[in-house]
Amino acid sequence: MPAGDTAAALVERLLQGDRRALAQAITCVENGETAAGELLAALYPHGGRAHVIGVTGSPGTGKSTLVGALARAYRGRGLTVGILAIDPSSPFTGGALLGDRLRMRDLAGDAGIFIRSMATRGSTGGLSRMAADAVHAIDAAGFQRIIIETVGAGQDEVEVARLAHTVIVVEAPGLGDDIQAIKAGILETADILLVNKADREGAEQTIAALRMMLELRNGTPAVVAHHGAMMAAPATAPSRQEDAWQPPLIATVATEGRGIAETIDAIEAHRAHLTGTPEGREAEERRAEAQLDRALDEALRRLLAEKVDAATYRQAVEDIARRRRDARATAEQLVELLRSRGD
Ligand SMILES: Nc1nc2c(ncn2[C@@H]2O[C@H](COP(=O)(O)OP(=O)(O)O)[C@@H](O)[C@H]2O)c(=O)[nH]1
Ligand SMILES: [Mg+2]
Repeated sequence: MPAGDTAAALVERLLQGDRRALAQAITCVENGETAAGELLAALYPHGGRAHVIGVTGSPGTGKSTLVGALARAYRGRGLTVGILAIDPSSPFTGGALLGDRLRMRDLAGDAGIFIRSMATRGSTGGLSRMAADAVHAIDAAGFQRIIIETVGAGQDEVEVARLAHTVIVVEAPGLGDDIQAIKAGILETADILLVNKADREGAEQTIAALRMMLELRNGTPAVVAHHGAMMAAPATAPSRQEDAWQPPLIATVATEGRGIAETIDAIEAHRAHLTGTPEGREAEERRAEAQLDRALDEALRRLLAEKVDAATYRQAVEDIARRRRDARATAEQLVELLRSRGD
């Protein structure tokens, strides 16, 4: 935190829309400063208004380009946008090719756009908590849409899905692992599926493969938009379950802005779908529960570190490694120790 600033003063400035205060608050969280807890607690009640969009998929599918195009389109509709890029090669922060960086440059000068990147630093769990905290801060600062970009590396997709209201999974032709990625269950987390680089050879096959998967999953014809025109199925496909959301499949060319308006429409339709429905409320509760579980894990670990010395902990690990005792029994014993040293 900046010297001479109190958490309360920083919160005050952030809530008034001071972008520097927002950047400083996120840095404070990233660095694990002691003031972070107080800061986040003060910000939390001011959030809950932003719609959070996760954009995930393999490297090179065009996620950063899409995020830039979506942000521009949202600005065109008069909405403010926060971008959280969890990707070291992001053109938002000086990575990637010069041409891509130039394409992103106009975004940086817009007061209605806040851009922040975070590095992966190894641990997935720590990153997703930091990303969640950053989202809360950007939300409290009043940005209306928050777009998170993550590189699809397995566990990350699941973690992003927990943060985002709307999850967009991006595929592209010619990467070879399309179907693998889908088999790995990514499709299950998708609220919207994009086939980007629809200008490339093989796009039709990728679209056809995804469409088949969607139809198998839904038991109904997929909703497909291709270059702005609906290819198949009516706009609202008859749903098996009356209220269930049917993930649309949209072909895009992010570099040319094609399919971007359709994607925004789909995001907003999903947002409307979640508002005031049991599905939306359940999703909100799942997110709250995931946050609570994670916070509890951390609090218990802190308590453990406080009450049980390192040697006892190492001994417990060794007991398990040498099969003297299983992990569950060992954990029970440590909890027993905590109880006896409770106060
Ligand atoms: N032909 C074509 N190239 C694209 C498209 N979208 C992005 N690209 C290019 O693909 C490369 C990777 O894009 P990037 O957005 O960095 O992908 P990311 O790794 O998924 O974030 C860049 O050179 C982009 O200019 C598209 O729709 N068509
Ligand atoms: Mg990227």
